[in-house]
Amino acid sequence: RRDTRSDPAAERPIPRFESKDGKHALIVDGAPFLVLGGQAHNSSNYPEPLKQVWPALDELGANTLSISIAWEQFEPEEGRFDFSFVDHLLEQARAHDKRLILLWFATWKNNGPNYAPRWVKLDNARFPRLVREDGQVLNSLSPHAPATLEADRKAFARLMTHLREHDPQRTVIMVQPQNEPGTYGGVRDFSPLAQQAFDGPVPEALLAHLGKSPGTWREVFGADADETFHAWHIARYIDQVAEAGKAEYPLPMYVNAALRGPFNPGQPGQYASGGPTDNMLDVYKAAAKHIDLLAPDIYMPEHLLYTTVLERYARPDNALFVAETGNTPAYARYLFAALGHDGIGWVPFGMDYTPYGNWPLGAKRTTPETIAPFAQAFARINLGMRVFAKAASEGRLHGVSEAPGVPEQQIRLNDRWNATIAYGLPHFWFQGVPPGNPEPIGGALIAELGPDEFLVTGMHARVTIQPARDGVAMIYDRVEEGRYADTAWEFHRNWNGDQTDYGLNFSEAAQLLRVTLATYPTR
Ligand code: N0T
Repeated sequence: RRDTRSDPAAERPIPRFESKDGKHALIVDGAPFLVLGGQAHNSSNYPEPLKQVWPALDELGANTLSISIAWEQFEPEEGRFDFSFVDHLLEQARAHDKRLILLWFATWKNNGPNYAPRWVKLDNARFPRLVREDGQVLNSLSPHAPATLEADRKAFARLMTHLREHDPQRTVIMVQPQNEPGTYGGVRDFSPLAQQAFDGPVPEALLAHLGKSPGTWREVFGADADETFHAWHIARYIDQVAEAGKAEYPLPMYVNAALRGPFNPGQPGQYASGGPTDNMLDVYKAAAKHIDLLAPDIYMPEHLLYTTVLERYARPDNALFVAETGNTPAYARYLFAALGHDGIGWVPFGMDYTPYGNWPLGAKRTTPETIAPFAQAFARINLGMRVFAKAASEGRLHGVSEAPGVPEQQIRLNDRWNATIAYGLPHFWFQGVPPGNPEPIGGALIAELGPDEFLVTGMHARVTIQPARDGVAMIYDRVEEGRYADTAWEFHRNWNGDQTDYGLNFSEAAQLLRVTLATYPTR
């Protein structure tokens, strides 16, 4: 038995997810935390490739690594568990001063059971695949098979027990059961077992959550019945896996979504049917009470698409966490918009130096040049991560990312102040319409610290602040540059003169400003 008196680490609180009055926080070491993460490539989950992960994470300035734990490596034979990689990973993460998000690649790793052990994925009788209406069998496991649920649940619970016993440092801060669940190439399971459930009544819990009247799936949901049915059963399945895991060790857990197009979604099956796509969020909320949040994986570099996804997943009943995003330069600026939606974290994908690239989704190869714009974005948030996190948890965080052809954006900060974010301007002087940056790489993030006090940072952007009322003009009281050591402000200098005469100008350099505003009457 561990002696907690001689090991202070053993007394660290378990990371938890907190939600109240429509505001959300991931609590790590007792306070709100922002995941400034990097996700490793899918097959980097072994000691050898792991060596090529840490240098990339360090270059990125990430505080968290998201990385897969494959069911096939964890339970290679039924009932025989192999903890060696998990243990190695925990020890390595601590040595590299990173937290971990573990991705449980099991029944669903994007549609298929390819990461399930061979005793699962090769036994279609015991662990049946989904059968399409035309009789074709897909490489996607049916969520209706009790044996599959039982096996996955057992293994996942064992993983969580192991973490409870071997991670008093709370190196692992969140867990993602499954990965982008759902089915490609079919809308739902049409096997006799599934069909029987489909012909039965819609569960009361779902009806109540949606405010709908009883009936069969077809009666209640019409043309959306098949997808809704599949989503419900996948969500219930994952919820039972999560429930068993949390009973062992209650870490925050989330499910990530392979998105459908926000405006031209296409048909379920063309996108992952049964996953937590934007149209199925309410179904997941009703079905998966042990899942803390539903997280988008955003591989859409266009500003309108990206920010629309942020808006759809940032809800009073759902914290925004961008579990994956592309790692080409266009994506780096979206850190600001994501956190500006009071996001709890943001994780570019493929951030390791193993020789692979998921181009055209992301970079052809991850190099220091790939990482640079992301590192620059992270660097300024790292100067005050805990303070930004607290602001997000109280709905006091505002952020924008540059849109092509839109050289200026407005932010309403509170009832006293508005901000203008302009792009492509020199740092000294300028009259007229801002040109925008040659590529849209700018962004800004502003936390409200008090009615007249703001924490401001940005990248390739000029921030100016105006009073919201007439008859007064803004004057800076103080524009202190510095950084927070945890939550204690460390003053470096006061900006004045050229540094403030033309707004607060941010380049690629990581700078954090604590700005106190005042007014004088204009007549
Ligand atoms: C992601 C990643 C990894 C034309 C892709 C994104 C990760 C998984 N899937 O590198 O496989 O494990 O979660 C799917 C996005 C498809 C969009 C196709 C648009």
